Amino acid sequence: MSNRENRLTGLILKGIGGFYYVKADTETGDSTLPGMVYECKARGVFRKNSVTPLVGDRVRLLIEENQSPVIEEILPRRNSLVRPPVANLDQLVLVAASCDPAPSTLVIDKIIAAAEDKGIAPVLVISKVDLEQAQWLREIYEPIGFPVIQVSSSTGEGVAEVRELLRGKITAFTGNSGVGKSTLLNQIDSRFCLETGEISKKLGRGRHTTRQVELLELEGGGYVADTPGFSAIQMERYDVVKKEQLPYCFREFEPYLGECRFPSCSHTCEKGCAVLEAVREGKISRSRHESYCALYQEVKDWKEWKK
Ligand SMILES: Nc1nc2c(ncn2[C@@H]2O[C@H](COP(=O)(O)OP(=O)(O)OP(=O)(O)O)[C@@H](O)[C@H]2O)c(=O)[nH]1
Ligand SMILES: [Mg+2]
Ligand SMILES: [Zn+2]
Repeated sequence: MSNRENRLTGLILKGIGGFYYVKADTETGDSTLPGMVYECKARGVFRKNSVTPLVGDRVRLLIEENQSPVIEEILPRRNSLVRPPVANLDQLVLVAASCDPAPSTLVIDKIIAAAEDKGIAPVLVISKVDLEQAQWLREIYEPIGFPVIQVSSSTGEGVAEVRELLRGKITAFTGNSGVGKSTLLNQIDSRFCLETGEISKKLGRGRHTTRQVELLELEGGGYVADTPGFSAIQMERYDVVKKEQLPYCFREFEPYLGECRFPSCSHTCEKGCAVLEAVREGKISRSRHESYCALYQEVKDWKEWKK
């Protein structure tokens, strides 16, 4: 290899205005400065094939003398999400405030379903428990088998537990604007210095203080992505789970699937539906089933609209 040209692999930490910031792998033998972050352009071919490099993508770089380093190739993805736009996640931490902004089980279930569909482990963090406990949320999600952590960035409760959970993994934080994602991340690692915002008193929700998706390196190893929060309206553009897949994205439905009277059962209203029976018996929580029905209608309508 000439000294004018160098190839190495790395991880996209962020993308802003057509530039990508790629952290070179430390193991890359020929890399001149392993661990360095390179400001890169992407090859035009990605745009033509409408493939957009994502934060979390592992990429191959070409570095030539007197030129911007170029992303030549996106290495195969393990998974990717539309919102937040990240690739290769080990887990998705969904932050819901106990209040202010008020939690929505539909929003929570929609995000969990999208994560399950992609094979990404969901974790529920209930924030602002200094204001309200929201024990009812824990009672819905813990029995299903999701890790639930109650956190307060004011008292420090639960912060160490979240820090431990992130160690050595690639994690993205998501949740409504103003739930306290950036505040919590600043507590997890004081070097982050992420911008946080007051909740708009008038609107009762955040004002999208965080504008970029960015992977941050954790002191104890691993990376975590802070992401801009969403409002209820933007939720419509979340990752869509196909109708056929939807029942499998509600993991507590699994024992009952295949037990319904009709093989084509949608588990929303049919006679002899084993899922509905489990809801009546209290084995499946009502709010989870309500979310399922709402999402089912959404994907069903979406398909009809497309025809
Ligand atoms: N009482 C209380 N307030 C908190 C807590 N965590 C965050 N806040 C406040 O909530 C507001 C929003 O916090 P951010 O961390 O900016 O929220 P965010 O989720 O990053 O919001 P976006 O970047 O817009 O998505 C700030 O005024 C914080 O001080 C908490 O645990 N308790
Ligand atoms: Mg933020
Ligand atoms: Zn059924």
